Amino acid sequence: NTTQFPQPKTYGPLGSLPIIDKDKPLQSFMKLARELGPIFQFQFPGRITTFVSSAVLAKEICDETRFDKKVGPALQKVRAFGGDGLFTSETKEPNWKKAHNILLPSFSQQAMKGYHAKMVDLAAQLIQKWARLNPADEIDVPEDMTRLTLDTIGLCGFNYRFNSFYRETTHPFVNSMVRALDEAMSQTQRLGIQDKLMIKSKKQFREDIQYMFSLVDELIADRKQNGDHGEDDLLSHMLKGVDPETGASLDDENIRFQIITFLIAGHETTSGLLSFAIYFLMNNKDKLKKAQQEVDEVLGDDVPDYKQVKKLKYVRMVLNETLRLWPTAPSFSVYAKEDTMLDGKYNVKKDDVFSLLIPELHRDPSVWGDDVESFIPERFEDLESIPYHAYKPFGNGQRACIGQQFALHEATLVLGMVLQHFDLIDHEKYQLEVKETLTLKPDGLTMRVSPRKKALSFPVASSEPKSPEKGA
Ligand code: FDE
Repeated sequence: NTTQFPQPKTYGPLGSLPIIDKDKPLQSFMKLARELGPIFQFQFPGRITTFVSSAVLAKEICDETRFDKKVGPALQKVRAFGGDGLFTSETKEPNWKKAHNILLPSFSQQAMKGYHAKMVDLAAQLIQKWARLNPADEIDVPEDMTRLTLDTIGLCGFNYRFNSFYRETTHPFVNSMVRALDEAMSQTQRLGIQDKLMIKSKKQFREDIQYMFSLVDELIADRKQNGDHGEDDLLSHMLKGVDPETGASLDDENIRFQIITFLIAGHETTSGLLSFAIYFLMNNKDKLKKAQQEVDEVLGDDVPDYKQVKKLKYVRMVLNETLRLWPTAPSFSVYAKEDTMLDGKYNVKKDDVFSLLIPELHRDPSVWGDDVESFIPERFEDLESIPYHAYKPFGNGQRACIGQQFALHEATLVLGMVLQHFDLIDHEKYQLEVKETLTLKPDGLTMRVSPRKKALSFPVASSEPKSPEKGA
């Protein structure tokens, strides 16, 4: 005996696709969840996904003994340039476990200490840029945050400087990457014949991928030729690391895919997080004040060191609450490994696919209360009190985000420094509009800043925070 899933209206071979806003699929699914409830089935052309959005059901599909990550149609398309890198590989592909084992230490708490000075280097570029603006100048928040996060993963990961703050327009790598991601998403929304007709976009797609490959291959070749000069970054771990389980190391093609993966995963998501955090703080003056007080107490006039960033507890809570309301990687999918049951009442067949709508899960009133739409960082005062399956901004289990500590350390440092140096001015009374690509962003968010400090003093680029380079 089994319960049927609710389902929206279908339109022949198109399934229910016509009711989805092409530019905002995620927000359309969120709306459907509110109409149809915490589990509903959706017919795409040629496939079915069941969307889930309550804590009870999230707990079920996050059970790794019964479910495993699904590399769905969109991620399949991203494989054209992400290959069998960590994000786009099946758990059972040999390179997933191998790379996971080799790269885990690069994202440990210990490793963050090594990245800290480089993160400060780039955060300082952002602060200096903003400090030199005229009072009426407008900041494009997501744009500058993308400069920052791309440069940070580039420098910490591969000792490569995109130098985005020295460019008027975005680095060509980003253009190629954004276009390629966009094309990958669009391809999944086109029907077969439609897709075959997109000759120009496909040519562009191939060229963008070629460009990404060539930049990354050069980076690898250069490192192999010139050595790492003691550089302890992701790339050196990829080149030298061996899997403790098997003794195997990564091949060059897989390293290329990993680098592209980290550049994609490491910058869009984190820049969205920082942008949404700024949006929420500008709209919650009391929380902004509280965060600024903490920053003044912990940092004073210092350039933050590693330990001080760890002490920015409230700033960290602000980021957690931001990721509750707008998790920038807003969904992930799993498939059933065998026939099973959900919540004791829904029959599930082997290979059935489920997608978790993370922003809706994060609004489940049975966990978060009736004020789910309110921005209340205090919810995260005691992390122990949050049920593990009610909060999934970094995914689940063994396929969860390997970059979580990296992203949170970077974002805490940057938001801390922004609050330390500036008052934020919402000069346009910005109304939130969430833009969807593979990730989420506050579309068109701008602000002005007014400096809180008279003079800026920063260490020489890429030197250790409190021990300036000698003989400079
Ligand atoms: C992952 C991830 C995830 C899961 C997905 C699925 O499941 O499909 C999620 C949800 C995430 N991630 C989220 C996020 C958010 C943020 C802010 C981030 N993230 C960040 C970052 C940074 C970096 C570097 C990264 N990130 C990375 C990554 C990777 C590599 C991955 C894959 C893993 C595996 O192994 O699978 C992820 N990430 Fe993240």
